[in-house]
Amino acid sequence: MPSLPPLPLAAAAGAAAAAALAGCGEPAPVAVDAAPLRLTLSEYRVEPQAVRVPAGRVEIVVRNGGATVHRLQLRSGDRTRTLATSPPLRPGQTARLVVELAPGRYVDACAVERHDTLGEHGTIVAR
Ligand SMILES: [Cu+2]
Repeated sequence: MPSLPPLPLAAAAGAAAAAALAGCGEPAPVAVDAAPLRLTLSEYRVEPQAVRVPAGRVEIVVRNGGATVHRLQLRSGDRTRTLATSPPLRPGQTARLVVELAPGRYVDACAVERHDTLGEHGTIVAR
């Protein structure tokens, strides 16, 4: 993010500052360097909603933290290609996906009907 001022050194403070700077547009991605990338699905959100990971082999552990069935689907940024789909997850269940991500932007959304349009989606930026 060359246009943003340098973030504070502390990771937590950096994430908070990035969120504050995001304003009303897309949230600034939270940098996730530790593997695996942990995502939580619920009604109707993906948390964290915007993440940035190192490109290459990415291990995703997705957990259903909600009260209904959810199913993570990872797609290309233009949503034309599906890279991986988890099994349907009942509340409390977890799945592990391993994907090879070239540098770029990806969309992670719930594959259960209508959940995506209700807001259950996020972005993953690989770089
Ligand atoms: Cu869902």
